[in-house]
Amino acid sequence: MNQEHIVALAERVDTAAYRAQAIPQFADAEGIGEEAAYAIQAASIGRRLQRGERRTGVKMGFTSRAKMVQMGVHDMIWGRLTDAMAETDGAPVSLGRFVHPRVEPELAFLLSKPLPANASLPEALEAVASIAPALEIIDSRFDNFKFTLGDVVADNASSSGYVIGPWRDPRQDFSNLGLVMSINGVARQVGSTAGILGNPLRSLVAAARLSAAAGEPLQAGWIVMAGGATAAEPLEPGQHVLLEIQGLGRVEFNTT
Ligand code: OOG
Ligand code: MG
Repeated sequence: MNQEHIVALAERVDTAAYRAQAIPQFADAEGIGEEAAYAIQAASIGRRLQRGERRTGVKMGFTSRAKMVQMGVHDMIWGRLTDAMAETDGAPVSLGRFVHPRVEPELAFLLSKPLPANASLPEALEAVASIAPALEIIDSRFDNFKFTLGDVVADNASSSGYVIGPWRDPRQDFSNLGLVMSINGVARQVGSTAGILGNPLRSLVAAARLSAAAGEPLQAGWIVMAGGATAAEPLEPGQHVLLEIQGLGRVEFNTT
């Protein structure tokens, strides 16, 4: 796929996100494989950086069986986070900037050191300054929230918003902590951090490998979102969304 074509599709997906207007899927029709899809993602994030957004880290996708089953995609993917996607714990989140947002329970890592491609589990843990309960707001730019692997990769893995709870000491066993995501006081998703690749630290190791392979090794100060531990829930105005993770505390927001 030539560069012009990549740039044109990056503009299409970025404009859809910017205007919060869904577009038809294009990866199958345009014959887009994984490599071209990541090139489109990189170019679309390039447009956001040109508008003044700052890179804040990486998000992992389809790191749990629950997410793979819900979306019908069975390959791990990753996307790029920017500061414009950050929402504040406990604050209102206006849904006006989204097309058809959903929320899912995650665990976030904050890095104190860069991580090379081949980082082992203990090396990855060494580079973690803190961990936190986190909620990801995903929002596909494709009609009806339906996509192929190529589409969702090009669309920055549906990245749209993230809310990080209080940072905690990572020197505790966080491989299998129970979690509950409630909406308006009703438990809607129940799971465990073990739903994420058996241990969320494996997601960080994968992020290090994939990000370095793309020429953007994980940096000190970056956040890595480990991926949804359960299926996602639809968002609408007037909701209070709360995630509680055993031993890690809570993170929440109100939709308007
Ligand atoms: C794609 C993004 C997947 C996760 O945590 O698995 C993801 C989507 O489901 O729209 O963020
Ligand atoms: Mg996610």
